[in-house]
Amino acid sequence: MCATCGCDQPEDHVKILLAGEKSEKSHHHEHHHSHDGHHHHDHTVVELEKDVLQKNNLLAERNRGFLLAKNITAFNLVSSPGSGKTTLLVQTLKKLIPQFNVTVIEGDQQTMNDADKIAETSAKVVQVNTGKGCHLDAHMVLHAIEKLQPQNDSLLFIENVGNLVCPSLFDLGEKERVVIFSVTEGDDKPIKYPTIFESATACVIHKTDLLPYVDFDIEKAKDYALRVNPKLKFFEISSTKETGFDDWLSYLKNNLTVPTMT
Ligand SMILES: Nc1nc2c(ncn2[C@@H]2O[C@H](COP(=O)(O)OP(=O)(O)OP(=O)(O)O)[C@@H](O)[C@H]2O)c(=O)[nH]1
Ligand SMILES: [Mg+2]
Repeated sequence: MCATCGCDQPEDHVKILLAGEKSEKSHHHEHHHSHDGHHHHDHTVVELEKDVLQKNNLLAERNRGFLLAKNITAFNLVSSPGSGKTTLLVQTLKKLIPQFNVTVIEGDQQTMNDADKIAETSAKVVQVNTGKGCHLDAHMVLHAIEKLQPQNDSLLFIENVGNLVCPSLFDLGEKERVVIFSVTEGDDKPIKYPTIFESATACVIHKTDLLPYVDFDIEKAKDYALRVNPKLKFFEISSTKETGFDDWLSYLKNNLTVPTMT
């Protein structure tokens, strides 16, 4: 159960499937009860929240260590639903795959839709269906990585569940966290949802092809985002028109220590 955001997710409803795999059995997470084997219902919400996040942080460090040992660079893509994470990822993979070994973890409450789109690029992909859960956590990612079996010296993209709030609290063990927000969402998102912008290392302002049709001031959006995170790097991208990719690809490559395949 997630006491942090109140989504109250029974963990055995989480499914982790490779693209094309049939979704019959649920993935059963172990329940980490307290040392006396009982749930403590008398915990205050704050204590539970601390507990959940501490447990998550430990597992995230375990993921980070594993990834570091195998020289795998992980990017966690976070955004509200529909900002274009999958579309951006598909375009990015098309440009990276000839040179780099890339795997993908897709997070959604339901469906294999995004994993199926990623699989078309030939990248190996695992879909995590979180059921009622509104974010990925380090435990889900640990099991997804076990299933993916990413190779040494590779890249891992994690597309989080569309949600601008809860994913910000859950470290997955990634190297970089990229927040994506599209110009249709309003330029004041960074000050309304500061935590996700604060915790990100980079920000994609997406769907820039729609700028002529919406009331969105890019400079204002950047200014708001810098107020909550002065170190944030920005990329202005249209995935449908394929503009802005040079800087974005340089950023991805500059974060890699992986040798290219060619
Ligand atoms: N105009 C425009 N539309 C885009 C762009 N990128 C994505 N879209 C559209 O935005 C919609 C949502 O895109 P997705 O890639 O599914 O968004 P997402 O963030 O992965 O969505 P969830 O996984 O459901 O959170 C689709 O209709 C895309 O075609 C873009 O650069 N410009
Ligand atoms: Mg998606």
